[in-house]
Amino acid sequence: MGVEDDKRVAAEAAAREVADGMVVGLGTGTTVSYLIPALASRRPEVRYVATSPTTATAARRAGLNVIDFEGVERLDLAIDGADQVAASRWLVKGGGGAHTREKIVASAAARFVVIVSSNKLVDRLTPPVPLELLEFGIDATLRLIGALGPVRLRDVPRSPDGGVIADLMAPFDDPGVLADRLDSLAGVVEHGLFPPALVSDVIVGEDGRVRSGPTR
Ligand code: A5P
Repeated sequence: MGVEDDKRVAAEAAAREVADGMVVGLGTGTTVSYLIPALASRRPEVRYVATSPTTATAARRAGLNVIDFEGVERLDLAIDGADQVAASRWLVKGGGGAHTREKIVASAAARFVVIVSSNKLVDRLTPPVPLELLEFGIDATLRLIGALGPVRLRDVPRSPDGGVIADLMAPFDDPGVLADRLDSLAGVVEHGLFPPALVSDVIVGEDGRVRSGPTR
């Protein structure tokens, strides 16, 4: 049993929480790629909102009913992976650059369930913290962020919303303090720090079995 099995069992456990009639947010990443077939094999009468074009395409190919987010005020459930899950339940997300849409979808959901392999569990979060930046005035924005520490622009395509993807490399002690600072910077569209208040449940795959993650 390895990391891929751990991702798969966590995803399959989350798929069992999806029931007919729900509107469900689908995250982005390799762990979510195990969720999609698990949902397709159950075929409940569910509508899905995708956090990225990649997820939307994969979900539609698997036969899932993917709808536009516009016109949907509330989701019953959102399921997504994470890059790091701290014991405090703070998350780092955005390894795939999809954290802006992922945070909007998670925030719209009555329950946000995080699915991870156990190697994502950490005592404390560490950099990089993914960022999405508005292109307008980006050099001025980078100067402001630079006061927090080094920033690296990622050599990846723009986000689906035209944002520039970067990483803040500065070490930090308190994710809440850093999140507040980043929230206050004009030009930062979104960052990859997700607070514990957003997280309803963490499902961890370990040694090919499911166990609960850190609890509140
Ligand atoms: C996408 O931008 C990310 O937030 C992913 O959810 C996160 O990087 C986890 O991805 P994996 O499941 O591929 O590890």
